[in-house]
Amino acid sequence: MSESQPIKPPLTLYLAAPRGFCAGVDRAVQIVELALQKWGAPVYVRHEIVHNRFVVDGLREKGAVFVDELDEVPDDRPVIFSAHGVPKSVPAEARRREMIFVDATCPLVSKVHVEAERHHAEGLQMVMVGHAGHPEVLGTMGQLPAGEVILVETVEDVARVTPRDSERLAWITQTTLSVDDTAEIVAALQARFPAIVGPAKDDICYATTNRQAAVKAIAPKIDALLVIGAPNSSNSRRLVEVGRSAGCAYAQLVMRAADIDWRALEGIRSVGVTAGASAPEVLVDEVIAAFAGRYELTVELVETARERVEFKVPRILREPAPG
Ligand code: 10G
Ligand code: SF4
Repeated sequence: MSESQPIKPPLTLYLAAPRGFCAGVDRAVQIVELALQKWGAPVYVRHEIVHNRFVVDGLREKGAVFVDELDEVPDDRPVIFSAHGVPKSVPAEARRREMIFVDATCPLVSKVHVEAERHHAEGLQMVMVGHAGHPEVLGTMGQLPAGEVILVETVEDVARVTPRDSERLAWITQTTLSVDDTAEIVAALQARFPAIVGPAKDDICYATTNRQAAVKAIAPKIDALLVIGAPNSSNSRRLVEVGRSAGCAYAQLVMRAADIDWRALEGIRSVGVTAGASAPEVLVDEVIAAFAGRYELTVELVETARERVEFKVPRILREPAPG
């Protein structure tokens, strides 16, 4: 007599699109892979190339060595700067040591660096909306001399800003912030400093904006939301917050399928799945497979935008290695 399988409960999984790798992450990972091909191992990388352990471990296996600071890199090995950007002092030091370095800063982060420099050249002091201690914030603030960029994280912080001259101010933002929270902070800045100048909307990138919009679109349909991403990934954490603000009572960040708290999901009929900009699609597949193992699963794609953005790798990696 054959033992009958337990009946799986039905579950609809709404898969957000766009999700996962953005063009800047794709380029940064390619940069490390091409550098390993061109120069051989070890190639050093300052900071996690993107905030995902799975990606970092994969590159480490191929010969990348991840370090926190440039002084951990020998002069005679190539070094790559992470996608989040670096303070000006970092490439300056690499140049001084005559190192081979490749900057994997996303072009959309570099664009904010240029914006900050332009305002500074016009004599404006900067207010940056961002998260203290995040590498992108350290990198962007590090484009200008100390004291030229004031950081605000919340609407409350705006009241505490003490600029040199409230008539000569500009604002910039981190690229991975919550679109809605940032709009409130910018409105508070404009209310307090009517002369402040800034970008047309904000500096939040297309990928961050699109992933948040996709979460908003699935939120009304789902009993729970899982965001695949790392705890130190700013954009991934914002997706969890966006899910909660959009009315999803259970929204959780998971690195991969093994992190899913199945107890917490008991009784759900629908789940939303998305992935932060640094989370590879194999981890999405893994999560879907884990649901398929426990539920009679129907997967529905909810696509709110199509992305066609691509960034070229730096020229040095498009040229063959000499002789
Ligand atoms: O979301 P953050 O900035 O923490 O980074 P990430 O590595 O998780 O995702 C890619 C985004 C960047 C490289 C920052 S622009
Ligand atoms: Fe570039 Fe946006 Fe991706 Fe950051 S999240 S790497 S700014 S595309």
